[in-house]
Amino acid sequence: MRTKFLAIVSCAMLLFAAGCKQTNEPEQPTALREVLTSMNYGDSVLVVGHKSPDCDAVMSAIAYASLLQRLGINAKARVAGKVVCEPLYALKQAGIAAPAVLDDATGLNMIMVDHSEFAQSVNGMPSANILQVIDHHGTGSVTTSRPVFYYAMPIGSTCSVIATMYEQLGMQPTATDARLLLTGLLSDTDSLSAVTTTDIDRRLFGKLLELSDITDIGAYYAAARDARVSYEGMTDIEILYSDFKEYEIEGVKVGIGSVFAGKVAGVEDMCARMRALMPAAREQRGLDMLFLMIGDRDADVTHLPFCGEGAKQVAEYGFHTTATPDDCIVTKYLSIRKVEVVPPITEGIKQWKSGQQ
Ligand SMILES: [Mn+2]
Repeated sequence: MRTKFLAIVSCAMLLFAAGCKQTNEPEQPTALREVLTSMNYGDSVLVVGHKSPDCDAVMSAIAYASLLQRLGINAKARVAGKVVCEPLYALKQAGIAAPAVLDDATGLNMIMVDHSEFAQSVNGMPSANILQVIDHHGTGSVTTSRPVFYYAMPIGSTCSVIATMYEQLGMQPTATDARLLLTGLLSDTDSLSAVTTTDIDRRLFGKLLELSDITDIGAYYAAARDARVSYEGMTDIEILYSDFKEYEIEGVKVGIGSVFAGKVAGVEDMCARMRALMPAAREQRGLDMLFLMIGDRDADVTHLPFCGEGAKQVAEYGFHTTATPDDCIVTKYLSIRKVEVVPPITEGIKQWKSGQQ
C-alpha cells in the first residue's frame, strides 16, 4: 500500500515537472519521456485491459502499445477476453485485427490499462511483473513489489489519459491511433454525456477528431452504439457478462454488470432473461452479491436486479428506496458507467455490515 501511495505521489510530481518543462519544441526531452524510456521492459512488455473488454479497454491497449513502440519499446497489445460488439465493430472500421487473447499473465512483463483491480484482470496478474498502470478509475487492489509507473487521472476514459500522454510527450497520434483513442473516449463517456466527462475530454475529442480519418463522427458513433446494443449472435449468458466487473468492497465480493435494453428487448423482458441466469452466475464466479444495471435510455429507466444474501438490504440502503417484491431496484436511467452504482453499493455494504455487528 505504501509503495503504491509513494508511486502515485512520485508520478504526480513527475507530471508536474513535465508540465513545467513543456515547451513548443516537440523534441525537448521531458521527465515523462525519460521515465518511460528508461524502464526495464526485458524482451517485451504486454499491454492489456480488463476482462469483458469494452472499447476503452481494447483501444487504450492498442494505442498505448503503439505509443511505446514509437519510443523504441517492444510493446504489444493483448485483450483479456474475446472482442465482441462495439469494439469489434470499431476495429473492423479501422481495418485492424483484434489483439490476441491473453489467458495467463504469470511471470510476464505487464502494463495494466483501464483497470487496477486484480478481480478484473487476466488470470495470473498478481504473479506478473507489473511495470505500469494507466487508468481513470479509483485505485483497485493492485499491489506491486517493485517501483511502478502509475498514471491515473479522474477523466472520462483511459483513452483520454493516453491522449494527454501524447501531448506531454510532444507527439501526435497517427490517424489510426487518433481514431482508436476517439472511439474509446466516446464509448466510455457515452458520447460526452456521462457524468464522468470533463472539459479535458471535450477538448481532446476535438483534437483527436481532427487527427483521425473519421469524416462523419455522428454517423460513426451511432453505428458503434448500435453494435454495442445489438448483442448480435450472443447468448443470454454472454450478454450478462458483456460488460461485467468484479469488485471486492469491504471484504464482500461483488459483481456488477450493465446491459442495454430497448433495442433488442424491452427492459422488463431483458430483466427477466438476465434474472433467470443471475443466481447460477453468482455461484459460478464465487461472488457474494451480483447486481445488473439494465437500462433503456430512451425510456429513461434502469432496472437493477440483484441476488445474493444481503444484496437486498445493500441495494435499499444504497439507493434509498424500496426494492420490488422480485428483488429489483427501479430508478431513472443511470448512464452505463459503473461509477453510477459503485458508490451507492459501497455505501449500502457499509451500512449493511454495521447493522450486522
Ligand atoms: Mn474506461
